[in-house]
Amino acid sequence: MTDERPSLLRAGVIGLLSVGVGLAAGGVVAALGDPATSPVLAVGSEVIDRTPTPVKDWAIEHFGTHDKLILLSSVTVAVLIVAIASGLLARSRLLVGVAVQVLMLLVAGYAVLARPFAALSDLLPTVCAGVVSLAALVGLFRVTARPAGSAGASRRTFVAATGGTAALATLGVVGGRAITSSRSAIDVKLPAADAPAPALPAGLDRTVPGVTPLRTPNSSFYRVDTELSVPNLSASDWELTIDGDVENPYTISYSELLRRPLTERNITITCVSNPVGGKYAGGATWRGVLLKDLLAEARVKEPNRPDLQVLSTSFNGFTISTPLGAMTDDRGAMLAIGMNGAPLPRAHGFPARLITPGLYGMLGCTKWVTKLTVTTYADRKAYWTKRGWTTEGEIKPTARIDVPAALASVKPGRVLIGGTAWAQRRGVVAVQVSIDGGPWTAASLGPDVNVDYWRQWYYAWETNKPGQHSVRARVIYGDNMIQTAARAGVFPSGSSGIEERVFLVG
Ligand SMILES: Nc1nc2c(c(=O)[nH]1)N[C@H]1C(S)=C(S)[C@@H](COP(=O)(O)O)O[C@H]1N2
Ligand SMILES: [Mo]
Repeated sequence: MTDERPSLLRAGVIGLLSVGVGLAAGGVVAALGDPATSPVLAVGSEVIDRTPTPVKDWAIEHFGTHDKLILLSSVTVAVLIVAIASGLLARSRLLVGVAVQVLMLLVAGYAVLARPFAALSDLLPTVCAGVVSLAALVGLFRVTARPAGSAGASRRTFVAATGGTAALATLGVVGGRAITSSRSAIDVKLPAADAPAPALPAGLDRTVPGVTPLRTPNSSFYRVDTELSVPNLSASDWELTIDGDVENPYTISYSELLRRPLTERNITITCVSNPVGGKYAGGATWRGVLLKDLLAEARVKEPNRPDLQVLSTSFNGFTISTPLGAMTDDRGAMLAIGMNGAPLPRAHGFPARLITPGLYGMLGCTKWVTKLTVTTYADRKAYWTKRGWTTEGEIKPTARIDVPAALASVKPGRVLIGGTAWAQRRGVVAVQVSIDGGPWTAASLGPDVNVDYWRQWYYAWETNKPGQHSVRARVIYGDNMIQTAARAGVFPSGSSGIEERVFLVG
């Protein structure tokens, strides 16, 4: 029995492993049902929801698409620190260690239930995690305790017990991952488009090394959303309901959707959180059903009211506001089911998402969308609206420099400067560069796909001046409008300003 205490080191290891194996068990149970109910993910989501916008922005800006990984790692590390503490406390009084772990479970349970549409059964992974971790805590303390009067549990007993627990935890983590990935294969076939998009021409990326490819492959398309685990929806269970201020509310299934006329468009989407020069933009060929047709069938009651929005709801209650006009005018906003010729990848909204040309993703690109509600801005507020972001988010035109890389060293002679530029709804008509503060000079443009697609550019600069140089780039768009030099941060309506890149010749 525990009449002699294990060393501090051993107690800490026991605390750590007991919670580790518990979390692994909870992860497996969650993977078998809904991965988002795993206690760690639920706590992470709660943290996201409660993080003030400036902090979130800072995280997105500094960690980029790694923000989720960093958040989850931080939550895990915090949990494991408390886990070690529970072991250390249990060393003096087992009950205190148990109490610390129970407290953690209560926090996790709260986070699980705080998720939108949570059911009591969602607690199952957390309860399993709790049972396993408490059993491991008590069990490991017993098995490895020093019998009275002896010099202590043999090193071998301790190593065997903790090693076995660690192995189980590892097995659980690996198994949980395998279950999740085996359950996430997509098994639908994407029908051909009735109105296919023109094939993309060869881009400048073939001739100017380092320039953003004209088409962003699905695997490298930026991903921004509030989900910590990629939602795993099934096409056969998916439905979209159109309701609100309409004469004819209705619901459409995935198979019904596939029988509609499918349109394809080349569209560049952009995130409002994209800093000047940032990577949160991507160009793809989207295939889907035009929203104006779907909404026409629902018959909006007062289509000319200027204060109408379409509040789109994602499978778990996340919402986005889009001005009704952006979905019913001729820009070709769509309910997309295909991306670059393949069914939408899960990370990008499978089975279906919205794509609205010209508006930032948070205002027209709802992924995993299940409901469109015609309503007013006064009546309903979307997720980001409640957090202070704009509801009128036209994408700000910008030119981006891809090469030379920042502080790259290039050989004198012909230096290729290049990048991409976008000005959705208005079209890129020119890109100009200014070297070392000199006059604005026209760059050469890549193929003109359409007004909503980005345009690659390059400028061949002949130089024999070694040393540090800088280049700025700006886009000229629409009716010869010049990209603004006024600096703005991403909150609340998107960044602006001119990118400047410093590089070295020599
Ligand atoms: N359901 C859901 N849809 C969402 C979001 C989200 O958090 N949840 N984020 C939006 C934002 S901010 C952007 S920029 C785009 C990004 O789409 P992508 O991840 O396919 O690039 O999705 C939008 N759709
Ligand atoms: Mo975004």
